[in-house]
Amino acid sequence: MKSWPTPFVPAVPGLGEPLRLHDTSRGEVVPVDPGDVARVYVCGITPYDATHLGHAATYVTFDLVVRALRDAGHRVEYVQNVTDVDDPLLERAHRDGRDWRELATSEIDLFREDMTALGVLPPDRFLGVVESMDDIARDVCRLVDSGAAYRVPVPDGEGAGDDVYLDLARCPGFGAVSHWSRERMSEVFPTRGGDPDRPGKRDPLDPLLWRGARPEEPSWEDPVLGAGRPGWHIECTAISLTHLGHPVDITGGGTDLVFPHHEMSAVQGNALTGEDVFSRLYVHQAMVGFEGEKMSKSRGNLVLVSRLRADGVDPMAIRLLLLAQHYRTEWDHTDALLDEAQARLDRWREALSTNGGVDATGTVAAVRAALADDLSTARALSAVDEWCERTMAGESEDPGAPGLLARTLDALLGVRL
Ligand code: 5CA
Ligand code: ZN
Repeated sequence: MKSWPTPFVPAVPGLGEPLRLHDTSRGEVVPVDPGDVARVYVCGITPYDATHLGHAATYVTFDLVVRALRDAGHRVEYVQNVTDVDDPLLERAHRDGRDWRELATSEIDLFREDMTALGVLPPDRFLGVVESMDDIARDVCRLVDSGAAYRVPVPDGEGAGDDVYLDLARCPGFGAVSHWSRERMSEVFPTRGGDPDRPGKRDPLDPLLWRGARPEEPSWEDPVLGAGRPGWHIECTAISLTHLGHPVDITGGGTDLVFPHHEMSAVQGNALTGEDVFSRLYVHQAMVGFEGEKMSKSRGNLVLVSRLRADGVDPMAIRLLLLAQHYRTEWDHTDALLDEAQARLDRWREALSTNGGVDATGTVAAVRAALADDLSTARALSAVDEWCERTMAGESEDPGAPGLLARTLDALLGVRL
């Protein structure tokens, strides 16, 4: 599907340092170390409600990743999905008496607007499940053919045909992404879309690959699987494999996706390729909260990007609010944080609109070094703060400095003044 407009990214002299990021699977900060082309897959939205600050934090984080990889001289292939058919979307549409397609379309439109306003670079491919149905069904069929998946008939009276599950017992390497105990997996699985109690499953944790058609639910006809629709995790496995191959360099999303989503995506991907690495790194954005709880569409404690924008908040202040937090540290949104971000934006604007400033070469290097070090954004912002203070104090007047720094902020931090 169409993504959103690509902003112009100015050139910054020199090259960025090699990027290091925290890999959830290894539990440490490691060099990303891609080839000439860095392949990045980021889990996109389920479009049943508007973009909140948690989503924005996730997409700004991976935007920084893409910018840092490019700055270090790599070409980046970036794919993001849209879960445009799944239970939460269908349930919300049903609750509100809306057509699920119309709900998805309007929320995706709003997401595009929010991303554009926040200066987030669009993915090279932005792919919905509906338009990827053939790729997904093909991969489910291959798992059935290889014996890695099994069918469970849809219970009488609920519909026709079969549900299809992955047989985890036949998938070596299960657990390699999260390293969670079986106990913890069993606790979390039902809270994140899993169906451990479905009769006929071989293992309560086996993930759903294909849901046989139910009345009143959309379904797609597949000659082998019968009518139905994909399970959640297989959508990301199939879209990632189809468009980026394997292994990808980075699979990303929020920490709420570590298990089961990325664990299952990986094990399914490995069952399909016969390899043992689906993604070289798994990178996760910590949960953003509001009033003491994870911000989530199901809880309804949302601070929406579109609401803030409608209230006249400068999108660049929202961006600076997000950049002031480290992506691996949970935080709660408050108005005070937004005020601080706005004050910083004002100071930066004032300092960067002067006719000259302190030589910015060291500041550019400091921003690059901070970002390359597991996206240490707060450190990058401090380096810019310091340049602004010294410039406002009139320390020296290099006429090229404000321009160089403004281009750096635009290219590396996505902050356009
Ligand atoms: N469509 C699936 C991924 S395939 C999904 O999780 N959609 S979502 O709309 O629920 O979330 C979109 C992205 O935002 C995901 O990467 C998710 O991990 C992230 N996310 C959701 N809530 C938060 C939050 N409170 N803080 C940070 N990131 C969040
Ligand atoms: Zn996903």
